[in-house]
Amino acid sequence: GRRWTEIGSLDIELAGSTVLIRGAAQTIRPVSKKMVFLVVRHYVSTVQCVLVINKECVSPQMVKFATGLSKESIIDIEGVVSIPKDPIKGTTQQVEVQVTKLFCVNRAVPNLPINIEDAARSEMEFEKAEQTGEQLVRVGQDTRLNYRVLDMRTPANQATFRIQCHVENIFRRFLLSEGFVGIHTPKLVPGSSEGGAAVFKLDYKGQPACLAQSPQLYKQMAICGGFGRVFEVGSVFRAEDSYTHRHLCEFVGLDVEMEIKEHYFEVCDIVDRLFVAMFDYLNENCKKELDAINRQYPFEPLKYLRKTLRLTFLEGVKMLKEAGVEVDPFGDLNTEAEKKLGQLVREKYDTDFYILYRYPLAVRPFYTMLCYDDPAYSNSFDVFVRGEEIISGAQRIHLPELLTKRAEACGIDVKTISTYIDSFRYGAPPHGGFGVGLERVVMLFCALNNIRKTSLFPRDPQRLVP
Ligand code: ATP
Ligand code: AMO
Repeated sequence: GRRWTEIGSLDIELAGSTVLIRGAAQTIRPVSKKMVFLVVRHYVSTVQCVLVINKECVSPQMVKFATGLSKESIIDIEGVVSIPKDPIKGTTQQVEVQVTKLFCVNRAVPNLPINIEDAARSEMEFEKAEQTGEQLVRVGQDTRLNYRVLDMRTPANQATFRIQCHVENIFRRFLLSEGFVGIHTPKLVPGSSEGGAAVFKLDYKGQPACLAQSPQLYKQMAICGGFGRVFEVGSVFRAEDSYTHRHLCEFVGLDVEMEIKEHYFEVCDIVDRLFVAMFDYLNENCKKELDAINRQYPFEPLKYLRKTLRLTFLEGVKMLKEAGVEVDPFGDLNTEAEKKLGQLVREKYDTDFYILYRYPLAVRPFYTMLCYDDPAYSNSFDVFVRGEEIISGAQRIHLPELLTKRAEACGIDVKTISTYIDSFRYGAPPHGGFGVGLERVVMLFCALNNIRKTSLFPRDPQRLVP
């Protein structure tokens, strides 16, 4: 067959040779009846292709045909790679293709609901346009999500989901290298695991059931089952009532559960090493992707320390108090206080990534272990990136009597979780773990302002399609 070349690998070494490429016609710019420029895109790479009438292979009809192509149509081009006189602006590849053959594989409709160039513009371009009086089209979040397949084609979105894939991959790789076993727990479950009413109810062949709010009870049962250290990457369902920039109704949970020997800081140590390794990897190996996101949504690189900063909840409360923010030392931090603390920590410790531990017991789920020295507090932690939560974790109660007592105190009908509680009657080691929201990690690492940007097909209280 013929030799295909990927647009991304078109470089000066190929100058003079004939190549066959396939991509989307991103822009079609006729300069005369004799000549038309096409920018052809594949994945994140773009190349300029030139059609000029000549006796050998390019007829006037061909130029007319190219001029009449609709944007985003998939085309095949055969042509000769050449080095342009002046460097090309606006394409990723620095060579051109002098077209000899052109074939349209599949036409796109002439009036696309989203123009890819419009969708890829940065705020800076809009600001400039305002000054020059140029009219630019702004593509709203809803339009983007309604026509997600078009929106996905922007360089920033291509980069975002590649980064998401790396985050998931590092999570698995790191934990496998630390002796963790990957598991899969059921998503069709009899009841809530985190307390609260935020579950999607359904009918399971006549039995009331719901979609899993987290793998919590099952990952702990796997520890009771003797696995020692487990992780899971899976869908998590939350029937969130409110519409915020950081809550989805379905997200990807990265969950960890492990035996501990002496202290739940053993769990924090895993968080520490896992995330430092992950951030290092992204900074070293995803430069192109981070640049692509930066061009549309400029952000400051994440600041993090080699050894993650750990502060107690009360230290956080004190820092807030000193800054004039009153918070309840036995309550939870609201979103605003969390953001503020993020700023204060950044100023004082020069890091955007830190662990806040020893939360008040009252604001943690029933399965959380109480502090041995003060039962008003718990052996628990949250992890923050730029002042927003990406992880919750804790030591768990492995004593069935205490677990029953705590479940009752939290208003849970213990009959509904009896098999879970019984798991701790058959010999269960002390253990702890944590849960990470994949979309939140990507959102906050890149300082994106909305979790919908990091979910391929986001599910929120108002959106079930596409
Ligand atoms: P999770 O719900 O998984 O624990 P989270 O980031 O929502 O993650 P929470 O501990 O539930 O963390 O909430 C922290 C704070 O965020 C709450 O005190 C509340 O102010 C705010 N918050 C939580 N959920 C919502 C929501 N659905 N809408 C608006 N604000 C919320
Ligand atoms: P939690 O409820 O805090 O803890 O969830 C863990 C992490 O999941 C992410 N997250 C969300 N992401 C998007 N949309 C949502 N609606 C949403 N809710 C939560 C956050 C959060 O930090 N079982 C415990 C974890 C554990 O202790 O192991 C749990 O579910 O990043």
